[in-house]
Amino acid sequence: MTLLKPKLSREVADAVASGGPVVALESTIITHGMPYPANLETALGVEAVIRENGAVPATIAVINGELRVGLERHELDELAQAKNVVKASGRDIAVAMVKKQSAGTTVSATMLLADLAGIDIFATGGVGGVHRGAEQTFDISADLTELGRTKTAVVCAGVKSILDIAKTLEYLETQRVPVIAYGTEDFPAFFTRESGYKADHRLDTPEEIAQAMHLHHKLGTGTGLMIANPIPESAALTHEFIDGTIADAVREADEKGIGRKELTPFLLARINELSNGESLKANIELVKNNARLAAQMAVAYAAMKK
Ligand code: PSU
Repeated sequence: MTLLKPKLSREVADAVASGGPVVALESTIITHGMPYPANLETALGVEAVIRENGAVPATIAVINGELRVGLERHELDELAQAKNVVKASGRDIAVAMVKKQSAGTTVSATMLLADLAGIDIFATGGVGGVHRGAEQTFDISADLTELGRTKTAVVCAGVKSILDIAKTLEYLETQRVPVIAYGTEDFPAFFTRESGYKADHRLDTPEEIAQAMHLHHKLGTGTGLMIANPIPESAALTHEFIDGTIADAVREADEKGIGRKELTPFLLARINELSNGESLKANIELVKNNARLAAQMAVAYAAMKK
């Protein structure tokens, strides 16, 4: 069966066709991850960082049922302010198309669409994972199973400490996804640089990571890669500051019975309130930092493929 081809912007289509460096970006972070106008400023800022580092940004979303890779400025504006936008993981895309809905794409949906568009590198903030208490709730993000079947390299700041990090790493091992930490031994925990758990591998340059990606695909593994890039020192929060806040938000969600796809947006918003905006500031900086690394990887990867 021929697979669907999303609609690429002219700039992205040209870059993909010529084998140039392209970095995919998700849109759930815009529609559900941050409040307006910080979400719009971040989306534009992240695209700018990618350009400054020599690559073409390709923000991915579903707009009125159409699969889109590379958005216009007015479309970013609209997505950032839209009220009833769907949060779509990979499994939700087909229905959003049938209903002609607009949707913010999560990591899993963005990986899927990036792959259909021929883009191998994708930058986000934090990947979804195994939620705390998953032994009762079974709440495990589809981001992890997508990483096990789609060959995109996802650059993230680790996974949020709203999750069970040890179980998330176990699950990635089961899914055959290499976890590569950039310039550190420790697996980062989104707002903080260390989680106390070691990543599988450490690589120290974007070129080495691009090479590892290239070889991983050449081996026919068929899986994605997780590139874990710690939040910059200057923007990092301390465990003392944020861990209690995270625990309070998780408890509140539990009491209110919030689960499934509402859980992560609820926790991010609540942690932002409880930390007086400090967590949002950190989130913005870590996404830009990931965009920088992803662009550098894309430049090295494009040179390698030629
Ligand atoms: N990174 C951020 N903010 C976010 C997300 C990532 O800095 O909001 C989103 C991604 O789209 C990711 C989703 O796929 O959170 C995880 O949601 P869930 O845990 O429901 O799978």
